[in-house]
Amino acid sequence: VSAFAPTNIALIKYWGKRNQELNLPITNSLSFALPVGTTTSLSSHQDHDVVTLNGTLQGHDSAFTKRLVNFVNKFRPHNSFLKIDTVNQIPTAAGLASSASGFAALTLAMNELFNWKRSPHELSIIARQGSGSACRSLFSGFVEWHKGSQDNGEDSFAEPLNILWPEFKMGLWIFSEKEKPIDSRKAMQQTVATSPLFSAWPEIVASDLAKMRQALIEHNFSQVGEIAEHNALSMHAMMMGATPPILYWLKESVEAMHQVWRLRKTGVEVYFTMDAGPNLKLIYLEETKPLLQRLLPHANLILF
Ligand code: 2P0
Repeated sequence: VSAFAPTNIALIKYWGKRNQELNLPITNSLSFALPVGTTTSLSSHQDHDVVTLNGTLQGHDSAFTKRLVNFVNKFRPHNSFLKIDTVNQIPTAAGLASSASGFAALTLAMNELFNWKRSPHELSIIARQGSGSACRSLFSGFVEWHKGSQDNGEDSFAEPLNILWPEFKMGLWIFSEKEKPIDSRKAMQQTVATSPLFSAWPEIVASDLAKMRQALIEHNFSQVGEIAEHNALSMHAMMMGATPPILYWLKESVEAMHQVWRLRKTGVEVYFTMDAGPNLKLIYLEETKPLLQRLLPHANLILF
């Protein structure tokens, strides 16, 4: 069997867990799905698991294989072995949320192979246990992840928002496809444990989220962009306040932020968000795409 799940980029970020094992978040978050993602193929295998990533066999001791097998072990029948083939359309571990689409596609493929017939809501709860943000990759469009309050995580799931906005786009501005210096799982823990700025985060998210929902309903593009930038920069500020500090930005990232702000001053409606890596995600309307390609001719852009 084979299944596809989209990459999602958060407009309101998930950063901080109340339960590490189940990936239960401290706040809600809200994302937008890209038209690219991960395709995972699953088949039964004789007496051991086999894992490939983009066509390359992964050692059974590799971090990638261990993370996948740990996840699958929670849900598969005993004494079953699998061949798991993961193909990402965008670079793995470049802060481009490939773990989200990866665990979502794997969950969808397990649902097929084991004939679970579970609903997207139930599959979202399962995918979350592979990677928190994977629960949002079960759906396309704008998606909200409800943090839930139960200890077992049964009320921590994502659901699509009823917002149709085909002209809304997000693209990538890539400076580095290297593995990040600190993975987001560890960085989140370090932020919650040591950053004095973390105490303000749940309130920032609650306020940004309420404004973001309203702006999305109204198709108020500049409002969406401003809130997204504010939320991303607030997340990075609290990471910088951790000990030791966490700074994902490169000098190119900062230059690009200034470039986006300069473009806006000249009337080009483009905004950015950033995740656990140095690359920028651009937020724009479809009509602005040709202008961005013309005004940023030397940038490594992937615009949809
Ligand atoms: C997000 N990120 O909302 C935030 C913003 C990165 C920055 O979700 O530990 O891979 O697997 O639950 O989901 C990346 O963290 O972390 C992430 P785990 P995950 O998209």
